[in-house]
Amino acid sequence: MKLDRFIRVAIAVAVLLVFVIGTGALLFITESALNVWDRLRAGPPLFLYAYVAVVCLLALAAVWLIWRLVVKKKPVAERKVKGLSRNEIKERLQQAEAAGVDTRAAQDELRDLAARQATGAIHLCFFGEISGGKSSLIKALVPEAEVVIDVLGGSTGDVRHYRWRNDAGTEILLTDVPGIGGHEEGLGEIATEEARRSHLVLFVCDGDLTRGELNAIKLLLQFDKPVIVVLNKADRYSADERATLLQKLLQRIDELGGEVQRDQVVAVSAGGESEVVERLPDGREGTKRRQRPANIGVLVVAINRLLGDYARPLDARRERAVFQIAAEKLEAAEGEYRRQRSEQIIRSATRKAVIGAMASVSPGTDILVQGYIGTAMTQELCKLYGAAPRDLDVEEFLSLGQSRVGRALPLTMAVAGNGLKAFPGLGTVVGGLAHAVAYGLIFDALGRSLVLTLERHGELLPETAAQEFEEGISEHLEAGVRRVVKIALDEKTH
Ligand SMILES: Nc1nc2c(ncn2[C@@H]2O[C@H](COP(=O)(O)OP(=O)(O)OP(=O)(O)O)[C@@H](O)[C@H]2O)c(=O)[nH]1
Ligand SMILES: [Mg+2]
Repeated sequence: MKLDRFIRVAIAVAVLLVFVIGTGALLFITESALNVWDRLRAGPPLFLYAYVAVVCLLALAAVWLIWRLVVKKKPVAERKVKGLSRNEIKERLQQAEAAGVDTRAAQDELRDLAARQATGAIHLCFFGEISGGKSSLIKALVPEAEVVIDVLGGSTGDVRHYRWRNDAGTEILLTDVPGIGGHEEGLGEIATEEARRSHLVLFVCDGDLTRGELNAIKLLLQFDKPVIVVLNKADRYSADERATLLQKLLQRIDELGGEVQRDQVVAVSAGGESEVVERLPDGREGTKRRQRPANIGVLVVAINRLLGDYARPLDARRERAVFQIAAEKLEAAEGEYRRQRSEQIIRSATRKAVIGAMASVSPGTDILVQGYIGTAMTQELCKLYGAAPRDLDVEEFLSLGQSRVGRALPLTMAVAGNGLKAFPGLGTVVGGLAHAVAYGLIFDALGRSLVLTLERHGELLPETAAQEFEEGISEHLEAGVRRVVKIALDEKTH
């Protein structure tokens, strides 16, 4: 208790001291500032302006320095993708399936994970830009493996696993994947996805990192992938160059916000084959393939250490990474489902609008705010995108849309009339039909702009959606005219 009181008194004395010193400093600074200001004003104006400019520049420099030091953060570390639990992903899959979404791709991902977990093997993926020596490294670890190695980049075109056992007897599958940055489309994505499915990624490079390599590592770190950076083809560098390169690699990864230890960045030589030209006994020249010596001891040590220390957490991390892939596949399937369903909803509303317009002798122009078609379509589309708008918002959106329709009506009629001209032989019925097509077009355009807003914002923002409608109407009219004319003609002939 005594100590407590002592601390309080000490703090009070400190506060008093700070106050006295602060006030003194303030008085001193004010006095000198006023002094300087008076002298500056007495002197030539040019000197005054120059002085003020220098002070402003210094202040700006100080603000910039403080911002760099304090505010600017490391880019990735804090943006790691949030992991999903098994229950969360299962629940989402069930809900999506019940709603009619095609969940097969996501389910396959989980099934594949279960099969991999059942074998108990550790997956190590050799990943990196083409021709870094990924396949050669696998060949160096498993000499009997039939691995395609070539001087030409892009030699590995699919995903293959090779069995390897380390000194501790752990069953390990080495995964060879296509290199990233090649010309063939889609291979980089296949490789990245496979890397995300593995326990550990061996990022193979053969020099300082390119922009593409940096981006790839950044992505892996965001997905919380453990990475060993392998500087291959070390035989091409002197000891000094190697040390400098390793230091640079460590620094680059540190700048990305990655937690890669010093012993997880290693320099090795996979060996590989080289072609040598030799003179044959008959004097002609011939080429021969020669195996370069491999030196991958440090890599084996790095792998063993990581597996020894982290085998269990590695499995939990791999599981989370695969759940994330499944979630992405599910999201893609949900997106596809929404696109198809929204198309159906819009078509059905458009058909109803066309039929309504054909049935009435002279339909009014306030088509959106009156009648239920607009309300029903808006509510259904919102529900599809998980938005639950208030009735007031739906009304506001329709009435804002209505005020925009007025301006676009002549254009809509013209587009409708033009669209009908493409179907010869309609004769005198064209007048009435054009009206019906124009009505249908308005619903078609309204639905599509609403879908765009919902995709972007996830909720019904009446003003934003109406704005989207106004800006996109001419484009939507042109795109939808054939579709709507077809609906109108179908109805006419029924
Ligand atoms: N000098 C040297 N060359 C190597 C080394 N390792 C591999 N190479 C050569 O690098 C070239 C590419 O090797 P690969 O193993 O096919 O490279 P990759 O990364 O699998 O290439 P992709 O499958 O096309 O992405 C081959 O010509 C190898 O002989 C090494 O340690 N030193
Ligand atoms: Mg390869």
